[in-house]
Amino acid sequence: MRFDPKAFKKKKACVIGLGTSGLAAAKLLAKKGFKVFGTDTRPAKELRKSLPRLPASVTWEAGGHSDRILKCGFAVKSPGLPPHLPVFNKFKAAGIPVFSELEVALAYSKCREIVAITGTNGKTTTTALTAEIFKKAKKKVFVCGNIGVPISELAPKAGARDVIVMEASSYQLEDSRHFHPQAAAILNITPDHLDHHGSMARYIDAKAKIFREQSAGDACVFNFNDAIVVKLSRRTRGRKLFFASQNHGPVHAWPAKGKLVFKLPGSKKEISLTPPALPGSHNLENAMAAALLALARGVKPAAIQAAFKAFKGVEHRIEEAGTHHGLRCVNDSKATNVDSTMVALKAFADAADGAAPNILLILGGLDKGLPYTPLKGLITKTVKGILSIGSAARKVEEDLSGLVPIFPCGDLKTAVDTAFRIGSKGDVLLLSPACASFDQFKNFEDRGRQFKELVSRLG
Ligand code: UMA
Ligand code: ADP
Repeated sequence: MRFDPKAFKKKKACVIGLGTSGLAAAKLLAKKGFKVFGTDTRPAKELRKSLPRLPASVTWEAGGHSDRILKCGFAVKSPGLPPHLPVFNKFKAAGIPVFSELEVALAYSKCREIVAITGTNGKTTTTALTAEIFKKAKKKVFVCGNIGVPISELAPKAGARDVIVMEASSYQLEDSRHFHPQAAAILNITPDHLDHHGSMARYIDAKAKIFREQSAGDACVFNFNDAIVVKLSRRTRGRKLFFASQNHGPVHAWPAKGKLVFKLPGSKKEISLTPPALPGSHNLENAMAAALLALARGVKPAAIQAAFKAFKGVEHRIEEAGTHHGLRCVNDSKATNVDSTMVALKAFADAADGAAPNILLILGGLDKGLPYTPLKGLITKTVKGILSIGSAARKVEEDLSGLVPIFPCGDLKTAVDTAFRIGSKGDVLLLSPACASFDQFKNFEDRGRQFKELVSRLG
C-alpha cells in the first residue's frame, strides 16, 4: 500500500523510534494535522534530553513499545529498526499499515527529480559530490537521507523544479515499496549490516529497491567491476549506465591518463574531465558515479567539471589532519568496516608506489562480526605497526598476528600517544579502524573529531 495522506485523514499516526528521522517524521505529520504518538525503547530520562520541543499534538512513550501503538491508524518506521522486531508483528496482526519514513516524507514532496545513491561504501562522498554538481548546474538542491539530514525534514520543502539528492541506506530502502528516483546509483555491495538484514540475499534485495520502480525514462548507474552489482543490474527496467576501472565491456565511464572519460549510450562523443583531487581509486569511482547521474539528468559537462574542481571531500574520509610531531595524521574514522579500511590502505599503497611501509594504523572499535584477515596483504605492504583499540582489539590482534608489531592500546588517546612515541618523521598515523565506534564514542564523527583534537594537542 502506498502512503496516501488523504486515506489516513483523522487517523492517529504512530512513529516507531524517536531518533533523528522519527522525530522529523513526527514533526512533519503533526504539521500536516495528524495526532502523533511516538514510541521509543530508550528510557524517558534519556529521551527527554534528546527531544527538542515537540508540537502539542505529539504524545510519546519511552522505555519500550506498549500496546498503545495499536490505537493508531498507521505507523511510520524509523530506518534503523530491524524489520523482525516483535512490534512489527503486532502491527501486522492488528492490520495496521507500517510505512517507511522515506515514503511518508516523499508523499509530501512536490519534487519531480530525485537522485538517489546507495552502496555499501562511498554513499556519502558520492551524494555530497552529486549535490555539488547539481548546484553548479544552478539547481536548488536538497541533500538528505542517510547523510544525516532526515528526508522528512527536507523533502517536503523541495519544489517541483528542485532536485533531491538522497543518500539511501539499505535500511531506508528495505521498507520502501514505491520509492521511484529518476536517477539512481549502486556503487558497490559487500557484506555489511548482516545482523540487521539477516542474510546477504536480503541485503542485496534491499539495495535493489532503489531501481525497482524505475522505467525506461529513468537511469541507474552501476559499478561494472562489482560482480554482485552487475548481476543486480539485469533486474532494472531503467537505462543502465556502467562505470569501471577500465574501458572494457559495455561501460560508460572509465579513468584514462589522469582523466575520467564518459561516453553515454547512443552518443559518439567522449567527454573527458579532470577528476576531483581526492585520494584513491575508490574516489574516482565515486566521481564517475556522480557524473553519470548528472549526465543522465542532462547536466552539462562544464558544471560537472566545476564541481569536481571545487569538491574537497567529506570530513572523516581519508581526511588530512595535519602533520604533528613529524607524523602525517589522517582521519578515516568513517572506515567502519573492513572493506573501507582496505580501500584506505589501497589508496596509500597506490600513492607509495612500492616505498617501505610507513603507516601506523589505529584499528578496532565495536566489532561487526566479520574477520579482519582480508586486511593482511595490504597491511604487509603499507603498515609498520598496528595500534589496537576498543572492544574488538583482541580479535584484531588474533586475526592479524605475526605480520607487523601490534601495540595493544585500549583507547584512542593511548594509541595516539604510542604513535608519537614510536613513530618516525615521515610516517603516517592513520585512524581507519574497520569497526563501528559505539563501544567508546557517540558515533564515528565523535571518534574522528576526538582523533583530530588528540593529534593536534599531543603532537
Ligand atoms: N529504537 C526503538 N526501538 C527499537 C530500536 C531502536 O524505539 O527496537 C529507537 C532508538 O532508541 C532511537 C531510534 O529508534 O531513538 C533510532 O532510530 P534509527 O536507528 O532509525 O536512527 P535515526 O536516529 O533515525 O537515524 C537514521 C539513520 N540511522 C540508521 O539508519 C541506523 C541515520 O544514519 C540517518 O543519518 C538519519 O536516520 C537521518 O536520515 C546513520 C547510520 O548509521 C548515519 N546509518 C547506517 C549506516 O550508514 O551504516 C545505515
Ligand atoms: P558511506 O556513506 O557509504 O559509508 P563514505 O563516502 O562515507 O561512504 O565513505 C566511507 C568510507 O568508505 C571511506 O572512508 C572509504 O574508506 C570507503 N569508500 C569510499 N568510497 C568508496 C568506494 N567507492 N568503494 C569502496 N570504498 C569506498
